[in-house]
Amino acid sequence: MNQKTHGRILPVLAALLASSALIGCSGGSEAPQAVAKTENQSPLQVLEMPRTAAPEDARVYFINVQDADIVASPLTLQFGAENITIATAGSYEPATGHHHLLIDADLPPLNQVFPSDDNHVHFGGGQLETTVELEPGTHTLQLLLGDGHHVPHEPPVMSEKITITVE
Ligand SMILES: [Cu+2]
Repeated sequence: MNQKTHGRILPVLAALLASSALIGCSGGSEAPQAVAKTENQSPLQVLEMPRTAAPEDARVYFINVQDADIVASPLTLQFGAENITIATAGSYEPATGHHHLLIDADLPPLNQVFPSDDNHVHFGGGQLETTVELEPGTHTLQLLLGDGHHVPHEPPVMSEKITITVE
């Protein structure tokens, strides 16, 4: 009796599973892909990171450009730092960090690794200047220091966000 019942139920279950799998595939083919894409994009950036303490009076700034300047492209930018030592990425001495340049971008989350793309540039070699090519028009620039892990300090050491016009 039991075996007979099982014999009937199993094919029904199999049919149900097969149909639900089909529904799952045809109905949701786009949504699961989008989710997978987001998860793959930036696992590091989603991770919350501990922040290194910075001296309260530490500051970074652009040496050779200021807000409302009219400039030509390519543009060389010189990075200044006070009361904090510029080091290479991967060094974890207290009161050290390396520059990051934000181009036409808002501040990223401060408890995460600084992004890396055309608008978020790392200077992990401890560089104190760079040359950027910018389209004619207005652009914003900002410096944000990062620790050995590329995470902004606490408090964050950053310049004013300046707006420049490229001729
Ligand atoms: Cu960095």
